Order: sequence, then C-alpha cells, then structure tokens
Amino acid sequence: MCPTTAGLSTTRETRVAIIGAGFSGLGMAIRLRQAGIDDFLVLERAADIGGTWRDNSYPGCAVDVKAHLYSLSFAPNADWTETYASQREIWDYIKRVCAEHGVLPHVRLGAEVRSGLWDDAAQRWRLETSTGVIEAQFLVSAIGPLSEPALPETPGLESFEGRLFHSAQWDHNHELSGKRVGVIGTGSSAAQFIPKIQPTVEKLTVFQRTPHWTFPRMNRRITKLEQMLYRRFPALQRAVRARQYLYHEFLGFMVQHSRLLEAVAMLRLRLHVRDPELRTKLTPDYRMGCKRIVVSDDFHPVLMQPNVDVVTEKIVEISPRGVLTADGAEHALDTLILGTGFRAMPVVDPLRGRDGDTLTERWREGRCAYYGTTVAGFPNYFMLVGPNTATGHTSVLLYAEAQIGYIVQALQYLERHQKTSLEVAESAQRFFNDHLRRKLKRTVWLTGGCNSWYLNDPNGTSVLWPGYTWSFRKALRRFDAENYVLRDAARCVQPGHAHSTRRPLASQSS
Ligand code: N01
Repeated sequence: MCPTTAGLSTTRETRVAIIGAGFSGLGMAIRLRQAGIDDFLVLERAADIGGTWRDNSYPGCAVDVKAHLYSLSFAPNADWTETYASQREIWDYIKRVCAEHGVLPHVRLGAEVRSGLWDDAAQRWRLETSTGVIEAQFLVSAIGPLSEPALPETPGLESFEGRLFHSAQWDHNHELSGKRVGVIGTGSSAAQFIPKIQPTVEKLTVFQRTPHWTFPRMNRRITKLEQMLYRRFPALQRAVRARQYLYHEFLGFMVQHSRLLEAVAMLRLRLHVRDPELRTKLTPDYRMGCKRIVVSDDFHPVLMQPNVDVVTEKIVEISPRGVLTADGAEHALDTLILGTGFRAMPVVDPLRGRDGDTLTERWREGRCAYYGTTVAGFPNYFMLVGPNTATGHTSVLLYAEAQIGYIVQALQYLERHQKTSLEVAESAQRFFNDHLRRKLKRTVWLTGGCNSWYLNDPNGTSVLWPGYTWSFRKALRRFDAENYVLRDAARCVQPGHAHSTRRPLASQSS
C-alpha cells in the first residue's frame, strides 16, 4: 500500500505523530509497529519519502560511511553493490524496508507541520499542518540535521542571470556540457559532484574558502559471490558490519588523539597534486577532523585537470554574469552551483511547549536537551538526531536507533504506569549539559582551529556527540524514568527520588 497525500482536512487524532519521513523518522515508525503500536502518523512535507536521500540527487552522491554500517541494524541489506552505497541505492533501500515493514500506509505526504502547541490540560500536542489539524499524545521530530540548504549571504546572489542551484536541489534538466560552471564550496557534497561534472563542462571554476582534509575512500564493487554469502550466512554480514563499526570508531579515535592521519593525507596530497601552487591552496591549516573529512580518491586529482581553476580569493559579490572576487577579477559563468552545505540542526518552529515558549526562544543561549532526545518544558516531545547527537566519524543511524529504542521504552513505561505524559526534569537536563559542555571543550571540533557546521550552535559548542557511539548507546539502553516528571491528565507525579546521576558523562570514554 502507498503513502497517501490527502485525507487530513479535519482534525485527526493519533497517538504518535512523527515529523519527517527520512531515515530516522521511518526507522521510528518501523520500531513502533514492531512494538505493537499501530496508532501513529508520519507527516512529510515533501512528495516522497527518503529525506536527505531523496533531496540530494547530485551526480556522484553517495554515503561516506561504509554501507553495511549505514543501514538499519534490523534490516541488513545483502544486496549493497558497493562499499559506499550510492544515493539511488540507499533511497531504494529505504523504500523497500518501509514497504516490507508496513509503515507506508501511515505516511502522509505533502503534510507540512506549520506550528504546534502542547495542551497541558488535554495532555496532547495540537499540530497545525498544511493538510489540517492533528492531535497527538506524543510528538517525534525527525526533521534531519542537514535538511535546510544554506545559501550564501553574498550580495547580488539573486542578480545572477545564468542558472543557479544548490547541490541539494540539483537541476537535472539543466545541461552542463560545454558550459562555464562555477562551484562555491569544497565540502563533502562538492567533492563528490565535482569529479562527475568536470569531464563534461567547458570550464570549471571552484571557489574554495577553506581547504578540507581528505581521507582515502577505496570504494569497490561488492561481488555477487559476497552478496550470496551474506544472504546464506547472515552472521557473516553481521561480522562485516561489526568490522566496519570498529573501523569508523578507530577513525574517530585517531582524529581526536593523533596526527597520523594528517601525515597520510599530506602524503596523498603530494602524490595527487604535483603543482606546488595548487597544493599550497589545498593544504589545510587546522587540525584534521575539526571539519567533516572529505572521503574521496578523485577530488584532488580532478582539480589538476586543465579545465579546472581553483580560486581562493574571497568572493565579494555575485554579478549578473558571474562571481566577483576580492582581487577585482570577474569570473564569467553560465551556471553557478552552491555546494555551500546546510543550516545544521533546524527546529520545528513555532513549536510551543508547556509554558508557551518556542524551542528557538528556549535555546537563545544555546541548544539544551537531554541526550539530544527530550527537552525540559516540552512534554511528550522527542527528537531524533537532536542537539549533540550528530557525528563526524561514523553512521548517524547508530545514534538515531539508540534514540528510537529509548523512545519506544518511554512510551511503554507510560502505558504500564498509566500516565499520560513525561518531561525530563530541568535538573537532570542541566546536570547532563554541564558535563557535555566540559567534554566538548576538549574535542578537536572546538580546539582544532576551524569553523564548520559542527559548531552551528549559538553558545559556541558543537552539535556533535563528544564521545564514541557506544557511550551514547549505553546511556540510552534503558529508559531512565527517575530523571523524568510523569503526569496524568489529573495530576503531576514527581519522580520517586531526585534525578539520577547514573550516567555521568565524565565516566564515559571519549
Ligand atoms: O556542506 P559543508 P556539504 N562562501 O558544510 C563553503 C554530509 N554529507 O554539503 O569550509 C564561500 O561540508 C564552505 O566553506 P568553509 C556531511 O556530513 C554527507 O559539502 O565553511 N564558501 C564549504 O567548503 C557533510 O559534512 C554525505 O570555509 C562557502 C562548503 O561550502 C554535510 O553533509 C555526502 C560559503 C560547505 O561544505 C554537508 O556537506 C555529502 C560562502 N558564503 C554530504 N558558505 C554522505 O556521504 C559555505 N561555503 C553521507
């Protein structure tokens, strides 16, 4: 059965409303079904499911985490065809898994959540959506940490008379062959599409503000024999996944505690880029891992091609004909592609909690949540990949799945204890965040001397989890009701004792 696009013109009641039909929102939906909870809706503003893997369709788009790890743990895919799966393959995987687990009939496409309000008397969320009002006991925000394209605030952007688009909104109808194409940005997205478009364009001008560290990709095809073995011996595939898990954790350790990978990257740069002037332009002056590492074998070699120019002069203006840089040069272009990344960690706004505050108002001094999952003042509200749960070294699904398991347990706990709402205690949230901030201060993201979307937090800390995945997963393995205020429609039930300090971050490895 397919997701539907209509039928929400009047108030609709549901037990759980999930905002976003990307990887994590759909993973939440599947887990709810598996737990026997069928009364839920997945609200998706777009016309299809898939989140980032629907939107990012630029040439060469692929995951930069090994595919067996970048899968839902309960839905292994023996059919991955490459070590690093392509966007198309991941999108197909998401659709197939959702169909197999029967969540598509719960998905409402074209349903954008415009605002939400917690009604404390009714103990429910009331959501205004583009297709009507929805009342839900629980609200799960799964809107994705990188779902809002960031456009540069460069003067004159709108005046450009050629074709202009963001990498996440690729114009597949626009022919690039024979064109003078400019690309702003050299992050993970640009590093993937630049090698794909370079052979067809007449001239490629790459505007680089900061050079990125790169790491070998060594992608290869997965053979039919391997796929067959994975199908026949699922334990083998689990072993491969475990190896990939350890590999990525090892990378996480290395970037925080060693400079060995920097030496490897410099050696590769020397081998790939023979031109010393270009090599100087491409040499980072900050610690590796401070920004997201570009996992690529072809990005630097392509920049050596005769039709490519790497411009490091500051962009001062976009003119109708091209890009003006600080040295006074005008770079004439037919097409300008923005590989300028995303506004990290957007929030559903306005979403008003128990006291009528929005999250933006609450977080003016910085985002503050409990394990990136719950927020004081926002009863029965959960986030997937919320503040401080992004990752720079491994699969974000590991974090999302830990949160999903925790949320399912929370719902089951409330039902068992006949309560209607839960809200993390302010003191527990404060305690958690104090430790978190102390740990973050020591990470390469804050000490490494760079700026990136990792730091997109008003209080100057990072949006990433400052530790290994296992410390996060261990912390969320059990729903800790003692750190929550539980209520029923009639009265508030304080936790039996003061909030627990059973998970001091200081004791977790980082
Ligand atoms: O974005 P980015 P992305 N003028 O923010 C530059 C994930 N991802 O779309 O470094 C000039 O990394 C900016 O310069 P600087 C992955 O997590 C995953 O490439 O800020 N330049 C930078 O070079 C990744 O981290 C996969 O100085 C401007 C670039 O634009 C995240 O998505 C694949 C500018 C932005 O780089 C985002 O990657 C691809 C300006 N005004 C991406 N504004 C997977 O495989 C920005 N820049 C899962």
